[in-house]
Amino acid sequence: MEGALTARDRVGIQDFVLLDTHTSETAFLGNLKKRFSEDLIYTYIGTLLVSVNPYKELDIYSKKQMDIYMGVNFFELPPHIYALADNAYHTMMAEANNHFILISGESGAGKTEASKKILQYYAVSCPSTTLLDSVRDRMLVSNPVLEAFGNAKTLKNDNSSRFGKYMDIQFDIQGDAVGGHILSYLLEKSRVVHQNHGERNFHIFYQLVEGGEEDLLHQLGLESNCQHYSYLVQCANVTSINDKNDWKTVRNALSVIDFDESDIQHLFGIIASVLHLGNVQFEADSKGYATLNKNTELRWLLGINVQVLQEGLTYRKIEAKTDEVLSPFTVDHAIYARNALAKAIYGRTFTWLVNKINDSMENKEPSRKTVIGLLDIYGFEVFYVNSFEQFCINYCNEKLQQLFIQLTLKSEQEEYEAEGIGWEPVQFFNNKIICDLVEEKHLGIISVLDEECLRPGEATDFTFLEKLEEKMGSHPHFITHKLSDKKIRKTLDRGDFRLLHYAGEVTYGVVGFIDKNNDMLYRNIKDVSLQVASQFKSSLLGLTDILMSKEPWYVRCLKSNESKQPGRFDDVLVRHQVKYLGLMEHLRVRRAGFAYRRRYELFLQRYKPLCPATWPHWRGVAAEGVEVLVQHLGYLPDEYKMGRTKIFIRHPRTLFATEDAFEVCKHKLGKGMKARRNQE
Ligand code: AD9
Ligand code: MG
Repeated sequence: MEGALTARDRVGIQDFVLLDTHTSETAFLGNLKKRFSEDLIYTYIGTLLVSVNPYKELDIYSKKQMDIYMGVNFFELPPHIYALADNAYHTMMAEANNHFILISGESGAGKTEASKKILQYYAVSCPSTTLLDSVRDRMLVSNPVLEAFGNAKTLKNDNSSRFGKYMDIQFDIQGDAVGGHILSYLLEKSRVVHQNHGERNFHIFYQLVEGGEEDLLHQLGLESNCQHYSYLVQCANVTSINDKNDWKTVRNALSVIDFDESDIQHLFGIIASVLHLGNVQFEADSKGYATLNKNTELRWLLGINVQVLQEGLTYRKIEAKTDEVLSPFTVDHAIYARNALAKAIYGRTFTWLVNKINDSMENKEPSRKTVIGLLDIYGFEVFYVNSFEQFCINYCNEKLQQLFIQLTLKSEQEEYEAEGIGWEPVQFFNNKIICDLVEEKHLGIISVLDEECLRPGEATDFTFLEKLEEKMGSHPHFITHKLSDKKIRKTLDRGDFRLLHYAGEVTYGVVGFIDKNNDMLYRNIKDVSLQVASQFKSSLLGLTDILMSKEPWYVRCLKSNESKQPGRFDDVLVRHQVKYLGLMEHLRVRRAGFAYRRRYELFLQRYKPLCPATWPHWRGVAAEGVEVLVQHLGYLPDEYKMGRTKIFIRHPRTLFATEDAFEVCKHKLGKGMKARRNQE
């Protein structure tokens, strides 16, 4: 544990607002690095928590640690994810309103781990009755299940979330965690049929094949060898992943969330079907049309009529005026139809799974409830090749950054207003311009993509690119090969467009955009045609509304290095994240107006030993006690303001000096008390 005076040099400052040097990026990074080298991965900027991924297990998440943080004033103990969770919880209880914790950061920065720690904290630390234990168990085990079906190894992260997740944890009036509800966002279904080099399919496939019991595999017609399945051949073994053990965890978890044996059989029957479907091969007949390869066995595709499936995979049904005509597929079309079916089956299974989990966590009591929402989405990502999936993921991150900007500015302004204190706002880089570029009605990239998707047969990925060039040509955050100067042109292919995102440049290859946005299944397999990006856009708008109605808390996760090495702090990489996450601006806002604010009661409670008039008790109104106290400490009139419920302190150094005096005083008081005890 950090002692404020002696250990400060070694462990850095635990709240950046108190950083005594000017607010330079270098000082900021120096402090982060110093703390990181001591395994202190958490640091505050006021109530915002910065977390740096240590890539090693730290002994700071035990039940004992949870107990230490329970109900303790936020700034009394070293920064911790539990302190933030606890503070959100107690504020919710005291104010009886809804909160959410926004966890952000790029892929591999530690968002999912942070969200699990928070959930564990609530499940373990909140008041308990045996009746509710089952709800908590279900909330906890929903994690490994959803991770098995929705996470995968990517080049950035061995356990990368490939869907967005928002989870409400519901508390009753006593503060018991009584229920939960999950909203999931845009699962990366394309991964089912294709993975980039060095990446894997969703964990569940390997877990089933590697860990599934002999009987089960036999029933499903599966072999215990990933190499046998064309959807899994890419990269089966990853040292950090133990598929066999994870299989056991998932199996147990499914029974906790009310899956009976028949549900489980169905679920894995479907997962096995996807694998079998992937192995369906086609040959061209004498006319060049697709026929099923002789070795293909359709009988394992459980629950599907073999005849209908065979037809669906090799013919397209075209509706004429009164008739339906079957038009044969080429081999390429047949492969496309097969993959589309596999993606659709998997996507719907995932939705079904989320619904089942929600049913099992539902609290049916009509009593008043408040919630803490946890948002853990896929982080910003840039690969060598970026496609439609990265476009959606990075757009989602832009939206969340926008939300962060709006809320931090808004809440700061509102707080000054509510407390009757005037202030001058600080300028931020506002990424609204990039959000608009992507989502603006009729003008944005998504609208152009939708328009092109409405011209089947005429539009291609390249006409889409041309339209973009026409519409966005002069936009400062949009570049293509054609639009760029000679130097930049060298770095772009003709089929690329580049967006200058808030978090950095990303070059997207347009190939596949139209197809993936259509997400189309051929008619005779199923009548579905969605507009994917537009749907995603409206679900993100819905999410923004959900969040805007709640009180925000922030965890900003930083990736310490690209090679997932324990304890390595890459200065350049961390500096880049600090920049684009707007941490410096956030800090400046906190410091520009009043760097510190604290409720009168809390301020007085902590610092009352520093003044004879307030020690050991102040019997009057807390605000008056604080006024007496700060007068005694010699605060100058310009150094602080008395708000309606809080004291606002302009410069950190003022609080710093008070904090130092407090440490000395505590030491003396401690000695005095010890001496008195000895005398007694
Ligand atoms: V992605 O956007 O879903 O690709 P996340 O969610 O930000 O990403 P994740 O939480 O999955 O990253 O963390 C990546 C890995 O870093 C984990 O699998 C752990 O091995 C490691 N990690 C992250 N946070 C911690 C931590 N607090 N302590 C120890 C951690 N290891
Ligand atoms: Mg994640």
